Amino acid sequence: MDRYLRNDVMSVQESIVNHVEYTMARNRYQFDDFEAYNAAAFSVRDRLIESWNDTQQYFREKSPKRVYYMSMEFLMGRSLLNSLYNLDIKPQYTEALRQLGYELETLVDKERDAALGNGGLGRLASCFLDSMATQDLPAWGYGIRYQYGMFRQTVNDGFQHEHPDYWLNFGNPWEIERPYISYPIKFYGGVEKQIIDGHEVNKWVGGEDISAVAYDNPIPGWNTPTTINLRLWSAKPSREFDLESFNTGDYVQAILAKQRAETISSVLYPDDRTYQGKELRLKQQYFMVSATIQDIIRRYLVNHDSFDEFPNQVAVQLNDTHPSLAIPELLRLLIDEHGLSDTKAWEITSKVFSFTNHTVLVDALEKWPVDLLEKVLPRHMQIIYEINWKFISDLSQKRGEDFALFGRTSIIEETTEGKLVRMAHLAMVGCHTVNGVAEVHSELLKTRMFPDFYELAPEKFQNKTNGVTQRRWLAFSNPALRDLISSKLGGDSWIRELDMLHDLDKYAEDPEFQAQWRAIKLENKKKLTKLIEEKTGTVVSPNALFDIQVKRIHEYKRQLLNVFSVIHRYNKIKAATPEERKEMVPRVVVIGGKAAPGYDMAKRIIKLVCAVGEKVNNDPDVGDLLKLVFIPDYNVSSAEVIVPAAELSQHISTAGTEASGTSNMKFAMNGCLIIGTMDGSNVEIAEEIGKRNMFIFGANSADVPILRSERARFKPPPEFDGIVEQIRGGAFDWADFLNPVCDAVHGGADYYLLANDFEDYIRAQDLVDETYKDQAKWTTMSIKSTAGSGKFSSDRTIREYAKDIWGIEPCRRPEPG
Ligand code: DL6
Repeated sequence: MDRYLRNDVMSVQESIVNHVEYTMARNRYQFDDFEAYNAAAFSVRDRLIESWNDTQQYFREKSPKRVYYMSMEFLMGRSLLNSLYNLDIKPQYTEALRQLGYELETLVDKERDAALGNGGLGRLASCFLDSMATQDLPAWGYGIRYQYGMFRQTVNDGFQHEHPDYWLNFGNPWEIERPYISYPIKFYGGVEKQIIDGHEVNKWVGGEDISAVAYDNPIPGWNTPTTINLRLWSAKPSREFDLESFNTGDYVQAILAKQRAETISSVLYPDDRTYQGKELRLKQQYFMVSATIQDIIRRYLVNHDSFDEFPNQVAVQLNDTHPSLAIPELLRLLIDEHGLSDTKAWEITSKVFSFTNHTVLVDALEKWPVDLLEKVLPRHMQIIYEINWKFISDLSQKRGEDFALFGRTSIIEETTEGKLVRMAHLAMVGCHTVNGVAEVHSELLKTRMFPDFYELAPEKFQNKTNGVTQRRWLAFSNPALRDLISSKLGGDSWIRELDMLHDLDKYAEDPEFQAQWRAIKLENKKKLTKLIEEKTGTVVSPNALFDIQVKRIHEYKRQLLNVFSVIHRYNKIKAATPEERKEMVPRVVVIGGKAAPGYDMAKRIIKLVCAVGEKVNNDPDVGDLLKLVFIPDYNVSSAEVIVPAAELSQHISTAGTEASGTSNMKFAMNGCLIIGTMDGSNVEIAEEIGKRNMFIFGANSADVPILRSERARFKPPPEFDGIVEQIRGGAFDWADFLNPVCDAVHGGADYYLLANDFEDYIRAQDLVDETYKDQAKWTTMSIKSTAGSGKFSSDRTIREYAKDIWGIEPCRRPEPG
């Protein structure tokens, strides 16, 4: 008998109904949409588990070198549709549910986003998992199962409010709890010298112990039998602790302490901007890396009796410096627990880890006070000192007593407020490779951020330009466009080999193809129109040009510049004659994104967007010529509606501030034109799809430092000044509240050079309007955007990591049956 679950409609239906009755204990003849979603999800999970088990069994048999992707963030979004598509069972589920009286499309919306990340860095990690599974790599992701993910944003009267994201409150059908896979995690205590087998060893003793418990999340690949794993750790009190509570007799205090243990994995820090030095965050980082490294070692030791092969079997990628305590943790475990010599342990450790940097801002690099580390992780602090001592000794051998160099490169920074551990230097010393996430960013790593390290070890530096998964971001979220593309490219192989999109170039000017292309965009715009009305109450016309800027709110991303251009447009409309108005292109400007709760300026920028929207949208004189909406609670699911509908998207950071950017790639894939600066991955997008198919403006990164130094003398364009005065004068109300926003860009301030780029930006925006009037030309550019976006598949990025950094190869199990 076939041991696999069957995927015909009847079997699927039976499995859904069984889950309604036996998993959810509901009446099999009467269940609501949410229960139907849950039952369908459980039934899909059954199929994922089969594939997961077989994949893992195959990996165990073949024992290939594996890669572990460690990240404090995974911004996964929803799983139901993604799993149905990847397992190729969507039609059967659609039909099975229809026969039961449910619409799959409706049920899909019942799923809560898994929002365990802030933005680009976390979403990249999720795209990478999809690409690793699709390319059959022996890979796992490791992270934290936060009980509260990214906060839910509401906007009342233009003010952002943060609400807890109770994403687990109604259960999570996608995960598998593994109560028996758990590891002890220690904090605090001290280090003691002990003699074991005649050797003096350091032992970390005392302190508090908690447990890390595993939750597995199967990640299916597309069109492959491979399903990999994302293992997330949840904090629980340790078993020893339970005993203790009986012994001390203080039962209530013991329960409270138990709750304290659980707080370690309770909340995702919602700030992707600054390092805050919070003790809980440090504990979260250590919690994740310790559980992960213990798990990796346990798996390795199943079929090895020495650590000699460890670097040939294990590659660990650190997603930014957040997991870099993994370096001293592996050393600690090898030396203190497994008895290896310091030299041997270092030889192994230095071959295992590689590190990705995701920022261009030197000030944003993570540093921890030595005092705090000494208190929370005393043994690790000792080990970090030892790593640093060895590093500086080697350096002095090579370079002599160059104390300035030692100071610049040391892992320990001496400041007037005390000593700090520079986590990027720890990663730089402990990893065999460091990479940036776009070509320009990787150059900046060498020249601006870590020039000394580059000079010392140029071979460590690589570039790995980011990518996104075309499955979630094009094939599944824009099915009509997928089908049109497949009809021209002779099937759907491009969903695996995105470079094939180049072949669309030959249809770029074909009127019939263009008409189909435009019809799809219009339908997607209608869907977005509905979402905008639901979320904001504003009715917009699907016939206007849809101009979108969705991303975290940051001064460097310059949402403010966008608002200034909206005010400019508004003023222009107000001053126009009826004849001139007829010539104008109607625009819907959509802005969305979350501000970190403590980021005052970002919150004021949201207020300005809403204040300008309030004025413009309610001005009967303007009508459909211009609308400005702020979409609240921008997340992965809303992006899946927004991206396919966009015609123009804004990536307008000050040159030299955005490490890469990835939403630009999603938009371009969906035939959206980009208005942007020569920053981050925009530069490579321009190389691929051609500057003539984009709207590029603004200072380049070489000019920025010069312009910045001349700010005090720079005279902003009169119109820029005029807009500032309009806001200050209360044209959009809230003048007092908005004054600090004006102060930040005026009177010699303007760190992000809005005034410098303003006129060129308006020129580019005018060109957008002119081009849009010629729909044939616009559509050609749109098709060329999609055709040129093949490079920006995360499949390409992952292939490069696998070959150039991890040294791993695909390990595809045979198709079942
Ligand atoms: O690499 C992913 C993503 C880039 O595309 C963005 O340009 C960059 O800002 C973002 N960085 C972060 C926070 N970084 N840290 N640390 O999300 O990474």
